[in-house]
Amino acid sequence: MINVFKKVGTGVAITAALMAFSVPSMSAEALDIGKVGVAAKIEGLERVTQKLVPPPFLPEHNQVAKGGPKIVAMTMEIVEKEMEIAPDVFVQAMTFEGTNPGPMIVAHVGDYIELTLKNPKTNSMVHNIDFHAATGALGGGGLTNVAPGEQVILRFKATKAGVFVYHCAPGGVMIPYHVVSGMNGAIMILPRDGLKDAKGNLVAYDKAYYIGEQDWYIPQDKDGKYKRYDAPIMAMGDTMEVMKTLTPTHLTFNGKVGALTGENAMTAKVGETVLFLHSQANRDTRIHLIGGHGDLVWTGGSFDDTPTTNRETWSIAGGEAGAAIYTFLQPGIYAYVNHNLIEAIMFGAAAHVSVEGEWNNDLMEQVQKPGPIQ
Ligand SMILES: [Cu+2]
Repeated sequence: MINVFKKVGTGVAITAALMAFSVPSMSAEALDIGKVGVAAKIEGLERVTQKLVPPPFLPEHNQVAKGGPKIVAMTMEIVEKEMEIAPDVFVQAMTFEGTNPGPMIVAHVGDYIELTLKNPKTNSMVHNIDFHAATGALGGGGLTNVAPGEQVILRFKATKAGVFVYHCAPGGVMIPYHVVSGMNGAIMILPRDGLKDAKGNLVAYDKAYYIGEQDWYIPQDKDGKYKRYDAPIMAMGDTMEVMKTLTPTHLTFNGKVGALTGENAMTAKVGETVLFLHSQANRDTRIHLIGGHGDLVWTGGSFDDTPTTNRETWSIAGGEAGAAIYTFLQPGIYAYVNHNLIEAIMFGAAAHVSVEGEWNNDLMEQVQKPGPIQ
């Protein structure tokens, strides 16, 4: 299948058999003319460079698209490095741009995403990228395999509105190994005319956060101490044994237990509307904002669906991203958790939102402080 792409792209004649299978009514020549026309049309579009930023933040973007479709170009470097995912617990991580999750990409329906993916020669593995938002060639995975020292440029059209996972998928057992070594992220494709509530009215957010949940499978020695390795390939055998139990040793929001709690909490003010984007590339989860709600939730991540309302907990399936919007009405610390509370509290899948503002006694009041039973 990939060879078909290459042949069309380089103008080599396609065999009659392949033509009969894939494009029965067009000659190879006509197909090439079509390709040239498409390339000219795309290359005539306005080109913008998106500066990616580390999660939980999103790159600068317009909520409602300005002007027509654009080429949204960005570069991602693949970084293999040791990461501390909990105090004194280390993993030979594989990442996009050095973070887990990788950076959120934002574009609008009709835009073309043009990614330059670099695999520096200091890395040890072949990597690629499979965009769940893209159509064809294994989400781009079939066209983006890069060995250490190589780069590739992939362009795809954003045709589906929603928030979608991307991840490395280099083949065989390397697929789950790279994904659970941290190599995943998400892309948000907004409708050109913005997000809509359940009644079809435009919804604007004051800020947005991206939370990437990761399941980790860290091998332990005979004394129960978490083992440390010198390279991804050296950790692979032991890690596979833990992976086969389907029971993670750690679950993190943004790469480390506590990455988004305490001083690292997400922030908001009373009256602000916050968009929370959540991805889990490998394993099911369920999200709950303790003390708040999902005012609007796009479970499954499609912005073409009518959002559900007033949600207490919403599911994110493994291999999926989802979106929820909430307007904060009370100050204080909110916990944003995976509401398998064992996974939140004992495995690490928890974050905080610190909200400033005036308390509203109409919504909640401590009528009597705790004291002796009368
Ligand atoms: Cu990889």
